[in-house]
Amino acid sequence: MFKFNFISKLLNIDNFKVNIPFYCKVTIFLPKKVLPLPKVYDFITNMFNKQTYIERREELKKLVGSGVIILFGNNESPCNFPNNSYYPFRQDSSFLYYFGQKRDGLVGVIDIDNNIETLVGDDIEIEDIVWYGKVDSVHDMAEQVGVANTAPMKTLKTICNTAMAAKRKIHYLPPYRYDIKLQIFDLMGIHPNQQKEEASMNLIQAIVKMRSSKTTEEIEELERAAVIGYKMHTTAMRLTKPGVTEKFVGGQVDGVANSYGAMVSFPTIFSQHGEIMHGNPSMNILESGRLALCDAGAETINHYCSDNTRTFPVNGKFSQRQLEIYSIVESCHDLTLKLAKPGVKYWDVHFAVCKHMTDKLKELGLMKGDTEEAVAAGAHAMFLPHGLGHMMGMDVHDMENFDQINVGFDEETRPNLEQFGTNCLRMGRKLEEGFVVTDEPGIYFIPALIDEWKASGHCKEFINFDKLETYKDFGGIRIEDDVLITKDGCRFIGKDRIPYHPKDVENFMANN
Ligand SMILES: [Mn+2]
Repeated sequence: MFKFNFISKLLNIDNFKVNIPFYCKVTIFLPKKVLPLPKVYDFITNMFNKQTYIERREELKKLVGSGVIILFGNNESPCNFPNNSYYPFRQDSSFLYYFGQKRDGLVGVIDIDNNIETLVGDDIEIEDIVWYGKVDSVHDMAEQVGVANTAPMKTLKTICNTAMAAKRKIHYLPPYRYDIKLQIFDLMGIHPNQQKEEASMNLIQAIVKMRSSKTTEEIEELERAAVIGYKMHTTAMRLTKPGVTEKFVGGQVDGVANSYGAMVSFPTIFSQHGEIMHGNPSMNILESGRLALCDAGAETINHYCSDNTRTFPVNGKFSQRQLEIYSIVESCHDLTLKLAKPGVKYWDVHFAVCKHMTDKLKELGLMKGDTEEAVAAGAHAMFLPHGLGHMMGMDVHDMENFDQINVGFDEETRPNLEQFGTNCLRMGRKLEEGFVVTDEPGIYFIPALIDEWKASGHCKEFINFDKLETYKDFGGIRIEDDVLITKDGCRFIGKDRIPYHPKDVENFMANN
């Protein structure tokens, strides 16, 4: 093992070691400033008040009307053997929303017609207590969220059989985990292949209606997640330097999320290849002259999310060429904040941004022709092949397990599933007060996509392929913040903006 002394000098030696490729062990040192003492009291929150869960279930019963609702909580998910599960355990968000409890192995049953609510689950036994410690009984957990009845897991079969024999509707949500698919097969005899189409559209629509508009207490949680997100991203900016691996920065970012909240809200993206949409951190070494893209978010202890992206120069200073592209993305990001408000379709905000981006790319000579026609043809998707944003809440892509067409669209606004790029829009519907959406424009130079469109001549009247060819080594830029729709406009979530104006980014990186 040997040390790169220049790295230790750059990073201000401490006692932190990390293994980079097995053939080239390097010792890297963590700057002392990286993790300030946590103000933990800001982040310790319990579940919401009992009344919140009671009121939510009352509203759900009214919206669904009749039948039996079965909300499956999640089970532990084995990683490489049954007792070594993915950590930390993540409860299903809809179960959390109505039943609040974070333990595995629970199911919530709401018999609407007879007004009976039951928390179904087994108490843990002494063998488990020895290993994991004592946890609340199912009875206590039910009481904490205002549920009157409990039942052991084996009675779930009886509950389903009785309802089916009486030809009553059983409302369940489309399952996304295989163990729950087996459970539904066992309980209701519906084959996993049919479970999605047999899932209750009434229940989906009712939950989407309720979870889309965030209440004051939920917004407080989202603000808390934003504070952790700020710490994650500023940590990435502090650690990013030539000679450090992507994985080192990504791992430290994850550690911040784990230290203050429950976990990351999705696997952290940290890469010099910003043009790869979900580029997870690799063992590649950060190089001067490149850009690093960091897309990362936190979940609070109560499972509310943040989702931000920043792109910054590895050496702390933008080149002229980087600045030209970055400034376009920056102005697209800021344009959203001017346009988004109740009554406006996010579809229209997306396309306003696409047109603005096209105008600016024309000024740089990367695009050409009539802007309206170029955007109608989908030419902008060469640079922005995804939507402007998505709903965010307890899930980073909120309720995406219900299918985006049921969450981000409605009867009035339908998705376009044909056009490349536009078919990736996750959110198009009219905005309402209390909605939380992400604002995440980007410009990417994807060599394989450039080659494909160039070879086929796709959109050749709108794209200057000769100039584009010289950008194949550029990478990609995205800037993302989370937007709360207010009564007459919108605002960013998070009191402190993670630096994104070029001067702010450069100053932050120079001084931290
Ligand atoms: Mn996002």
